[in-house]
Amino acid sequence: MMVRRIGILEFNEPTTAENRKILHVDMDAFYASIEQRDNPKLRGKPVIIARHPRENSGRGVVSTASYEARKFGVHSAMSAEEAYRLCPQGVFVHGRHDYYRQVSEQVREIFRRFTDKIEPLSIDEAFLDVTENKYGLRSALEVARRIQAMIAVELHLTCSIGVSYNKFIAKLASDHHKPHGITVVTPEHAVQFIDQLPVEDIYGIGKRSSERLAQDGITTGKDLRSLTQEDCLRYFGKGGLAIYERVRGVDNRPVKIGRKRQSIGNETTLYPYLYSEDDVSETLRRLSRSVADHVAQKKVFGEVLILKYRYVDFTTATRQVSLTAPISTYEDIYPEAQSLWDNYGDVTRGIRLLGVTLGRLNQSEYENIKLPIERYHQNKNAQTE
Ligand code: TTP
Ligand code: MG
Repeated sequence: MMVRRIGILEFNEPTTAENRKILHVDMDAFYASIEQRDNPKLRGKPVIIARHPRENSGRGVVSTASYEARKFGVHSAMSAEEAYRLCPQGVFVHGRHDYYRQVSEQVREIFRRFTDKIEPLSIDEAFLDVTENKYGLRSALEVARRIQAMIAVELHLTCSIGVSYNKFIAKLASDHHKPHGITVVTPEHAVQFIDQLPVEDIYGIGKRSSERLAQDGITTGKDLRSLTQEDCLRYFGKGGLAIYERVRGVDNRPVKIGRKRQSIGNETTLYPYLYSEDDVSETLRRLSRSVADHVAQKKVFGEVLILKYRYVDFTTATRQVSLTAPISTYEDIYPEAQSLWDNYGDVTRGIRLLGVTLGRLNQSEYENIKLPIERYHQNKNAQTE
């Protein structure tokens, strides 16, 4: 095995185990497809899961949109207002999150017919290790076909599946032919597959990093592969080594069974009850600050932000948003909490409890992306001077 030295550190050149069979299953337009399934009038129509912009003073946010609506440019996390501008004929439907959770459990039950090695990533996606499976099938593609068929026939929903030898590539592959696609990427084709991807598709590379990379002419997986380990460390910090491996098709992370959904949160009961938006915002700021402090102590990042609220009449709700990049700071937590509130809360009913939780925590391998690229330029200059 080749060993490289960088400063005082030593690294092995990455090697990969290529004998695993990993699936990544992702449901197509999950919430919107469920609504279309249950209500035939919505089929073929541009369905937008959000409060109508005329409700709630137009502060709604789109959870997801049917593929018909996506043709107009409507997508997750966009304001309902903007979705309405792009697609005035869109049918706005309130989300039914508890129900979607039940459907998610039905999907998982189908997975369990094949394997217990299931790592759920979100309400609508999971990794499955089907190297050994309960049907004794040799072909992972065959497992994928059967899962897709069972979900279609039994649940009347479609999904897309990536089939590969590791999690990183399986996840990218599931996105490759959506909706209702199966994409197989074998070890021989992995590098070719990665080469054509835009850098922002590569896990752990956020929007800001990709903009900096673009300035240096690095826009594809192939460009990224031209970086040395040293370059990767300078660009991405410690997480750069994982990126160095990934672009070479190496990802030896196991499928983590029944991964614990760790979270850090804080909630507070309120008396007198809150009836003003200002008071709610102030409380959300306080809670967000305490969550951020706690998160900083633990040195973790979270990928889901959950807001909990209880009305005076004891009706309790939790609403959550999946974030496109892991967050940890007050500056990132508070706006998400506030926007969930704006989207779903109703202050006129009186609030007796508020809670803010950051979920799906990880000691992100990519957390050191903070290392600024300016530093890279400085280093470069220093070397050439
Ligand atoms: P996704 O898998 O990201 O989206 P999707 O299933 O709607 O569409 P695709 O076919 O592209 O996979 O998310 C799954 C569900 O999670 C989605 O149906 C709604 C919810 N969601 C939110 O509520 N807010 C968000 O910002 C995102 C991205 C998803
Ligand atoms: Mg999906």
